[in-house]
Amino acid sequence: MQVSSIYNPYVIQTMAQLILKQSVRQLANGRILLNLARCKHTLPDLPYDYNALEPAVSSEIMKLHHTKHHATYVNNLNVAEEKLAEALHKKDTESIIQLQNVIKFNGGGHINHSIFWRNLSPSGGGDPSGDLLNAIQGSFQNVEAMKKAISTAAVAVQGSGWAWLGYCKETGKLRVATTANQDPLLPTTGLIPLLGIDVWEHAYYLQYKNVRPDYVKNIWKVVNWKDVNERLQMAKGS
Ligand code: MN3
Repeated sequence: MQVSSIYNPYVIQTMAQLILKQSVRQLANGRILLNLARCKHTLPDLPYDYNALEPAVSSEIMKLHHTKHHATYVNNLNVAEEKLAEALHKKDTESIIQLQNVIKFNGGGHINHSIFWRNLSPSGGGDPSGDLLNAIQGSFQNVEAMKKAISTAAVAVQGSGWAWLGYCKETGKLRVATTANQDPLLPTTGLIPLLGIDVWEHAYYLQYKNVRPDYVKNIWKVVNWKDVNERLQMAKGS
């Protein structure tokens, strides 16, 4: 093709049709899905040092939790998504169904921990203010009542799971919820996560042994209310 011919409207139209046809064909044979699966999830950096949350959470816990536990969820999610792309490509419905729990667990683990790290801060603690405070007062009367409700829920989680402060879009209210294992809040309850407390033993056992209530009591000292408020603003605007 001569260079000047690319300015010919007929040539441009023909090229556009070819590109469109190619895209449709790629979509049809699953190549686009495979390409999407090649965009890997990555382990996000912590926004602070491993020892920054001491004494509330020890450096040893933070390092293991981030580099081993969260990293494993990310790796397993990437593997599962690649398998899912293959299964979708082959229309292998049994494999697609088998992969759903793996993706729920590891995808949930990745989502939950990505929220959790930012929910905490070495300069956290204290009490929320501004719009978040208004929202808490409108849903729980006061901050202490909200903290007590989440703490009670967190301590009561049987086995492994999470306690949450979530935003209900229908009512505009904040609500306390718990999820089992790594179930992510939004896909399993419809609530938008604002604050999550990880109550898996890996989150506290090295420091607090079996005394989960002490861990939950101390985690409030490093809660990043600024991040929680930003999540509330995004939830309201979504
Ligand atoms: Mn964890």
